[in-house]
Amino acid sequence: MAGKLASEDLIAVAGGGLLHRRLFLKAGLVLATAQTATSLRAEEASPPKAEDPADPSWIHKTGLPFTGYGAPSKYEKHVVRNIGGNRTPQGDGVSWTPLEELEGIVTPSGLHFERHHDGVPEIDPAVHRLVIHGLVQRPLEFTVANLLRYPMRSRFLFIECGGNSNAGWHEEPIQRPAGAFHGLVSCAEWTGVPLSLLLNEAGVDPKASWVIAEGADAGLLNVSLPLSKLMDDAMVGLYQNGERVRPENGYPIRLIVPGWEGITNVKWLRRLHVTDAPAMTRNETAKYTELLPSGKARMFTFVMDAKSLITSPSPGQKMHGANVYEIRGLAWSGSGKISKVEVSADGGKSWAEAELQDPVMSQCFTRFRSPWAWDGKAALLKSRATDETGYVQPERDVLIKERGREGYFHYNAIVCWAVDEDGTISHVYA
Ligand SMILES: Nc1nc2c(c(=O)[nH]1)N[C@H]1C(S)=C(S)[C@@H](COP(=O)(O)O)O[C@H]1N2
Ligand SMILES: [Mo]
Repeated sequence: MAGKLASEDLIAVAGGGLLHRRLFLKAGLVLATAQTATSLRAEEASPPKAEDPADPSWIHKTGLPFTGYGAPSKYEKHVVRNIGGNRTPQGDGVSWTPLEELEGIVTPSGLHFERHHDGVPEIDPAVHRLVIHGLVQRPLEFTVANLLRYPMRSRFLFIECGGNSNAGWHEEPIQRPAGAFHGLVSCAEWTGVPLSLLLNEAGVDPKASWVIAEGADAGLLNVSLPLSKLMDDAMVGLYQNGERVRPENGYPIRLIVPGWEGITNVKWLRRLHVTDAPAMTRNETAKYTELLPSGKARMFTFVMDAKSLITSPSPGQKMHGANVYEIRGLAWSGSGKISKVEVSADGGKSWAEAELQDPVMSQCFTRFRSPWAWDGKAALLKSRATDETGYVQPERDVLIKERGREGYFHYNAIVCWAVDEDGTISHVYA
């Protein structure tokens, strides 16, 4: 099947060599050489000698035995979360998902980003309780076993920290792999009990309008959430990618609030206090709030706006000469489905529409792909997401004009990767 691309298939639809989005889907069209199909990970100086393809050594002995719980190949040991430098003895900090190492839309559970304010509590599910109280007719206490008996539903959803990509606010562009800059976002299949079922069972008072959700970690992390959103589509998450929620992601139960910033997805959930006003907790006043140029503060900005990111090529990877490449990336929006992703190879002067890979789901990662005939000259790669509400991901200068320089949270500007003639990739503001 391997064959050269016919030159008429390589007609650019945008500047810098961006090709029509359907190019790779045409029957028989493959990359010019098998080698270019390999990843752009920086090559080893002296790659090991290849095994004889007709007689590799591993066909001559029985393989390893069965395992109770599988782990990735030992050759993939470098694919790990990038643990942030601001770890404290109290367990406050983050670890980033290595987005540039992953494909598709699901983040393996062991690579889901982490944001803990007080470390990961070791909760025994047999003695953990969830309490719903306050402005309700019947305060309820659930065991985990009780919750496991309720009707459930599953959804593929991203969770993104409100502080993700905040290095974008820096004066100078930060030089890090894509995931160690934008990887406080991950996507998983979450399965649990619709919260409306439990709230209705408790009988919410008509005067109620807010719920204070509290976790069972050492800081009793809490946030105030509008009752309407919790009744609409929130759930008590019990399973993550088919297995029980991982300890670092909230075992045995976490709140799942689709499309809303990470902090609202309270882990190790232990209490839902139904009230008629927000509690003005530390996490919604001192943090996850930003001062605007007008002097007013932006608060309770729950929805994560549309965003996209090119994961390949990206900083730390290397292009191997002029050829046809697949630009790959992720897009997501807290407001619904991604409707369009455009890519540019000339810093935003011209754009080509990328292929959106099925499935495209609401409040979930969407994988985009775009064929690119790189001519070996310096290029500026960008991606721009549009969601089904019509919202378009802004350029960095537009975002800064709107929010000023005091921002720290909710950075969703277009990201620009500069490709050098020698194939190195760096982060630039352009
Ligand atoms: N109880 C509790 N819930 C929490 C946190 C926490 O520290 N404690 N961190 C919040 C923040 S700021 C984010 S971004 C998400 C991170 O979820 P993850 O660690 O599963 O990725 O959890 C939220 N829920
Ligand atoms: Mo967060």
